[in-house]
Amino acid sequence: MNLHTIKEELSNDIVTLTDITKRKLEGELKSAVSPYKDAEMNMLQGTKALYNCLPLDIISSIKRFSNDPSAPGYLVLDNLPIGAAPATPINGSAEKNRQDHVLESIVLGLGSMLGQPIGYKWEKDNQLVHHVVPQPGGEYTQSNQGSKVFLNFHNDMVYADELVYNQFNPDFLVLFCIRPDARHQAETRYANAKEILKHLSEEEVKRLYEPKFRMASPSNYSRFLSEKGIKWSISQSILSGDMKFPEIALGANGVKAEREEDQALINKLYSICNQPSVYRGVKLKSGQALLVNNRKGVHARTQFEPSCDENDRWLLRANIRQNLWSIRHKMEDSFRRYC
Ligand SMILES: O=C(O)CCC(=O)C(=O)O
Ligand SMILES: [Fe+2]
Repeated sequence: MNLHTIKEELSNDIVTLTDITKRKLEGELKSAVSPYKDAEMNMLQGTKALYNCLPLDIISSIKRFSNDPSAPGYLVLDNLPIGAAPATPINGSAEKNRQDHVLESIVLGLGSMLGQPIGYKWEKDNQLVHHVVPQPGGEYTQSNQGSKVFLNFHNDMVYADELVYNQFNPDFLVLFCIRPDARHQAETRYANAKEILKHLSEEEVKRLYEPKFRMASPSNYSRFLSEKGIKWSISQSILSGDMKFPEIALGANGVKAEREEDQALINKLYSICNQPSVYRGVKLKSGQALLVNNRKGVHARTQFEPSCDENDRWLLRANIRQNLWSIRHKMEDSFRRYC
């Protein structure tokens, strides 16, 4: 391997493991401990196996993805092992007595190559690995339980009593596809803020940098935990940070403009995200992991028909932070759990 080949690999947003690497990884992870008994050990086993088995060019792609402000906001890893993947857990929680925990160790291992996997009280009950499965009753919600509606472009945000939902939220998401939907309709999309800006005037960009917007509280909070439904955030901007590397914030459950004239601007923002020349879409297949930067861009998912059976769509998800020090005031009983 020389630097030249590393560089070429980096220009791709999809990286494919060879079958030899896949088998080696699967072999190392067959005996991974249950994450439901010892999540830390399962994560370490996944991390160690990934560093052992992946070639340097792929490790380099993952590292650059997580650390370089100018790297793309998403990366697909293809041909990962899924072990003896069981039936889709249609109630959204995994069968905990499985023999084989390859799936979770891959998700947590990839997460720990990007930063630190963590859990949030308001999101799937503090768990480190989430099972994203369409849920009866959630079909039409703007959440990962939905299916029959377009899940609008958004960042994953986390409820906070301070009413700012994008400060201690994840920097990255790992979305590992175990099973696509039967009709292969679901497409996950990513629109980079830098790309979005190219379609706005200077004056519009300036308005998006002003703290004149409010984000809806995340769906899981509004639906299950709050008696009053949506709680709006305090006034904040949609764009922040250096224009060369802008950060974007859009709540999945809605964004409200404080100035009437800005409502049209929000609509324009969504319509820019929805342009095929702006977003990149991937219909995740079994064994593909999508790594998402949750600050550089916004993601979405198209609508699809759930089958509500053991072959339904199933993603494993992990939330990753690079800096835990800045959220230490939110720490619960361990440095991987926050409220
Ligand atoms: O289902 C997908 O492809 C994406 C879901 C999503 O936005 C999420 O889990 O944060
Ligand atoms: Fe999301």
